[in-house]
Order: sequence, then C-alpha cells, then structure tokens
Amino acid sequence: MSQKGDFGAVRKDIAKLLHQPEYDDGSAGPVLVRLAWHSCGTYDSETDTGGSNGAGMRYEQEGGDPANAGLQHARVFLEPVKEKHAWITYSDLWTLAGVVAIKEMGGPDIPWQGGRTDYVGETKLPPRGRLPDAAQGSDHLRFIFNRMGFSDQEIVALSGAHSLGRCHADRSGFDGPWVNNPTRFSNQYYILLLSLQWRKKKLPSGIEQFTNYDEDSETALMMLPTDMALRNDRAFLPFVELYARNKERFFADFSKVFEKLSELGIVRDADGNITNVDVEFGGYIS
Ligand code: CCH
Repeated sequence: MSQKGDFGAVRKDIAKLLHQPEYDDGSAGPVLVRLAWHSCGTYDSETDTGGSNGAGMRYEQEGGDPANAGLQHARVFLEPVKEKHAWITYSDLWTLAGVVAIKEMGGPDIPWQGGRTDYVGETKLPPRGRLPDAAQGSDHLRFIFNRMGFSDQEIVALSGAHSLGRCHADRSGFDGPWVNNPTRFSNQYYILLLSLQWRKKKLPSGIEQFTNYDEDSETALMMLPTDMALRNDRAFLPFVELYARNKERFFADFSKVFEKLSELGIVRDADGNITNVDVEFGGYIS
C-alpha cells in the first residue's frame, strides 16, 4: 500500500506488469492502451456523458459491449495494482496504465493528472454504440470522433496507436497485427499504410479486412477498413503522410491528443482539481 496520491508508486507497478511472456506478443501494453482509449472514447460533448470518469466498464452495460470484448484481460492485469494501491480509482488507474504503457513501449511522455472518481450514476452510463465500428469508412470516423471534439488531424494522430497490438478473431472478429513489432510505439503504422500494397481479404467468418501478403503467410500484416479510410480520404491523407515522414511530429501530436482524450468530460481548476465532480461524495455536479 502506498500513500494516497503517490501516483509515482502506481506507475512503477504498472511498468512492472507489462512483461507477460505468456500473453499475445509478450506484453500487456497494447491491451492496456486500448482499455484507456475505450474508457475515454464513449464521451459525448453534447450531453456531457461518457468518458473515463466513472469507470463504467465495471458494469455490464458498458463492459459487456461487444466493442469492449477482450478488455477484461487488461482489467485483470491491473487488479494486483489496484489491490496494492487501494486508494486509486479505477478511472485513474485505467487512464494512467495507458499512459505508462505507451511510454514503456518507447512512446512519448503524455501529461496525465489524477482525481477521477469511480462514482457513476445510472443515467450517466453511456449507451452502447459510441465506439467506432472498424467495418466502416471516413464518414463514420468523423461522426464518432467529432462527437468527442476531435478534428481530422487528431483522428489521424490517435489512429497511430495501431502501431501497437493486434486484432483477435475471438474478440473483434478481425485478425492480426498492423506492424511487425507490435510492442514498440512508432510511426510504422502510417509508413506501412502508405507503402504496402493492401488488398481485401475475406476471413472465414465473412468479415473483410485488408492484407499485404498471401492469405496463409505467418507474417501477414493487416489493416481495418477504417484504417484504409485514412489513406483513401483526401482530407485525412496529408496527415498520414506527415506522420509517416516525421516521427517526432507524430510523437508530439499523439501526446497532446491522448492527453485530450483522457481529459474528456473533466473540468479542472488552475490547481488541477476536478471541479465538475464532487470528489467527497462522488458524482458529477450538474
Ligand atoms: Fe483500435 N482497434 N480502433 N484504437 N486499438 C483494435 C485494437 C487496438 C479501432 C478498432 C480496433 C483506436 C482507434 C480505433 C488500439 C488503440 C486505439 C481492434 C482489435 C479493433 C477492431 C481488437 C481485438 O480484436 O482485440 C477503430 C475502428 C478505431 C477508429 O478510429 C484508437 C484511437 C486507439 C488509441 C489511441 C490498440 C492499442 C489496439 C490493440 C489491442 C490489443 O489487444 O492488442
């Protein structure tokens, strides 16, 4: 047990659990990043609902959303950290874990502040269907991400997280990694999106994704229809090209946009204290 508010101690314990020889590509990092993103990505600016505050994925309505399939692995990885540092809220832990994992996998420093509460009123649980559907195109991406307040450039920058991890047939139905080294944060995703020949491939399940090699190759890489949309959309493409040729710019922009993602729905005063949530009693102040 650490002292309340000692996020440095929590960071260290998150970093220690990333190495998981038995899991996926040997790292819990990518799935932790996805947990952080999905905990935030339900935000709707119009109704000011969703977002990381509340850690709604602990409840079936959000946790059982098919879009969140597989993220129980990430939550289970983090459980010993929560047990050891019982004072931390799940909403802080999940967002912090994403930030720590990105850094440990070679990515940028991402500013992060704590103070989220786990209180979530029933009416504040986001409805399902707010996370993106990978089978769709650029209109859908804009519809989903504009709702959270992100621009075209921010959509492209956030998507660079697909240099991490893989798709799992038993989770999303899609299958395979985007890059050859999926536990290293990089701008490879953009480079490969532009430089490889991608062709449509129908999986046995009937789901369509894009592949660069023969169907049977062990080293085949993949792109989702939404990934291809970034390349095929005239307004998205210049940002894909920018991040493919300028890794430093990608790291800097990704850091800013991931911070913005983790702060959706949160209002702070000059000292960093959250002012739209009653931290003593929990819940939003409306
Ligand atoms: Fe993603 N993502 N993502 N993604 N994602 C998947 C996996 C990861 C979409 C669909 C999928 C972001 C944006 C999008 C990660 C981070 C981010 C999978 C496979 C699908 C499908 C899930 C599975 O089968 O396990 C779509 C659509 C969008 C639209 O833009 C954003 C934004 C981020 C973070 C900033 C990471 C990391 C993974 C790998 C997870 C793992 O378990 O390896």
